[in-house]
Order: sequence, then C-alpha cells, then structure tokens
Amino acid sequence: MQTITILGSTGSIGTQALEVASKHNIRVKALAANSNVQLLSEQVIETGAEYACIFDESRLSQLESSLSGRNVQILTGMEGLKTIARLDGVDKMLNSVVGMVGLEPTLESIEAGTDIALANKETLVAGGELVMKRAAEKGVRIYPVDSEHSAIFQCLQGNKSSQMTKILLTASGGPFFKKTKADLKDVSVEQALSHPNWSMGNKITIDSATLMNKGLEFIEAMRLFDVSPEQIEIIVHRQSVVHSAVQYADFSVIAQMGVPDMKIPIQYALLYPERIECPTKELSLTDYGTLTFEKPDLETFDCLSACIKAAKAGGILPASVNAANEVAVRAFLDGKIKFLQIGELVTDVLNNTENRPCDSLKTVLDADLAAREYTRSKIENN
Ligand code: MN3
Repeated sequence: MQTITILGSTGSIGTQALEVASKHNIRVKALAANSNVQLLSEQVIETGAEYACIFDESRLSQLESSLSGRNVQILTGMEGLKTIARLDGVDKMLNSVVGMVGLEPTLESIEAGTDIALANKETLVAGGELVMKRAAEKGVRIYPVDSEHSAIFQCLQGNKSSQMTKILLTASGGPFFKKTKADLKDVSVEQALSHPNWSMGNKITIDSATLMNKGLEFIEAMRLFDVSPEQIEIIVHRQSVVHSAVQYADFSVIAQMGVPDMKIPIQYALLYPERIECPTKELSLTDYGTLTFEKPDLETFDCLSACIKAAKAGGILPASVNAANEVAVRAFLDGKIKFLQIGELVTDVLNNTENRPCDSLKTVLDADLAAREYTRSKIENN
C-alpha cells in the first residue's frame, strides 16, 4: 500500500487525486489547502489524514475548531507546506498548489528524498534548473501530472530518451482559437473562464485562454525532459484526445491518447508503472471521427511568444514572465485590467528584465519578486 501527501487538496487536481486514492486504497498522510477550511476538514476526516495545513494563516483558528477533538496535527503557511513536504514514511508528495508557492515545498521534498507527483508547473518554470539538478543528485523521481507531460513521459516508456529527437506538445487552443486581437479587445472574465475541453481552476483556465499555459508547459517540458526549445513543436489539437507525442531518431512518432480527464495522468503519476482501472470513461475514437492539428497563432497570443523567448534566453527570464503573469491574471480576474493587457504585461517584463544565470533559490525568488513589483506598478499606473 502506498502513502501519499497532497498539497492543494481542495483544488481540481487535489479532489480528483483523492478520488483516485480512495479507489485504490492509497493511504493519505497529510493534506494542505490554500483557504477552503470546510472542504479540507471534510477531506481530513474522510481520509484519516494525520496532518492538515491551511496556507492562509487567517483561517488557522477556523481549521482548529473544525478539527477539534481529533488526532490531527494542524499546520499553516509556507512552514506548514514544508513540514508536510519532509514527512517520513511517504512514498510520494503530490504538489498541486497554484503558482510559485509550490517551489519551496518541491525543493523540501527533494531534500527529504521523497518522490514527487508534480502538478505545479510554475515550480519547473521558475526554478526548473535547480529542481531537476537537485532531484538528480538526490535520486528523487519527479512524475509529471500535467496531461501533456504525462503523455510525453508515457511515450518514453520502453524507449531510450537519448533517441528522442522531438516533442510534439499539443494544445487545445483554448476558448479564443482563431480569434484576432481585435476580437479579444473586450473579452469578459466569464468568456475567458469557459474552456471548451477541460474543467480546471481559475488561474489555469485564464492561462489556457491566453495560451500562457502552453508557454509554461513548453518550459516545463524543456526542464523535465532535458530538451532544447528547438526540439519542441506546439501543435493546436482542438479535441484534446492526443495529449502529446514524441518523435524518435527513426522518425517514428508515438502519441498518448485518452479522454480529456486529469484522473488518467494523476493515477499514472501516483501508481506508476501500474496501469489499472481508472475512474474515468473509455475513449471512443469513432465518437470523435476527426482529429485536427494546426499551427499556433503566435501573433495574437503574446503570452505564448513571450514564454518561448524566455525559454530560449533561459536564466531568470522564465521566472520573470511567470511572476508577471500571476500578477496580471489576478488583476484581470479582479476586473483591473483587460484581457489583452495580460500579454502586454508579460511581454513588458520580458523586455525590461536584465537577465542573469539562475543559480540559487534566492536568485529565483528575487527575480520573482522584482517582476511582481514591476508588473504591479505598471497596473497601478495603468
Ligand atoms: Mn496541461
């Protein structure tokens, strides 16, 4: 029997992971959530978790009272996440928190020698070089949860990754596929939040609408699979059935397919290398009939081109564009800026940050903070 911990247990990935865990009798030792005390408490009681962490410290007493009388260790803040990340007797930590917050717990888990199921892409975007280097040194395995990266990982099984020559990274294209900048001028939050194929949290859904998500995934793929930007081709595939593919030196291309349901990659990351029944639906290719593949529109979607440029430049720029985007998406959701300004703000940070090598956690955190401050001041003077 496996034992796991989950950071981000009340989010979309976290709740689906708990469904998978319950189906396969995976023991859950600790759970952490950002602010949803109600659901976190229910999850802790249901799973019998020994540790519960609420990231938002202002809700600590609420969590304490809802779990009072139970034998549960209550934690809070970044220290709480890090405490969970270094717990003994854990086979895997699922990191599915949103944003840069995920980086330090990932590094903590690596230091503790605990394998990671990674759904927090910002970890690899901002601190990817550090994370992968340290994981290799400590012999810690990182199992991708992101559907595209899980697909690539699955396509690599039984083959030599040194013979992989290219990654075909698929993208749904989001709700604004084929739109021009003129069409997107007055997009509302509601329009941006309605994704055609995937049901996800707000941050990632906006990232999917701007194609920032694909830009982050581009960088994530470079780090996870140690390939150059030139070895990744982004392909818009509207049906989200092919979750990505890899090409080998003999020009054979292997793809992974399935219904668009995160439970498949979550389960693969948690139970690797087992392939047992998953609580999802069977893929019926004849129901789809046609699968389409097109080039992405780099002219309209500034976030994607900014990420590719940051990926090629390396250093701190991936962390900078990620930070600018986190601030810009928050401001868009709060009605402070327009949809297209997200891409403008991300590009602005890219063009106005002096690059330097990404050699320590402090360098990454400093770059992150500087880009956040820069972007906030741009929004205030808007
Ligand atoms: Mn994805």
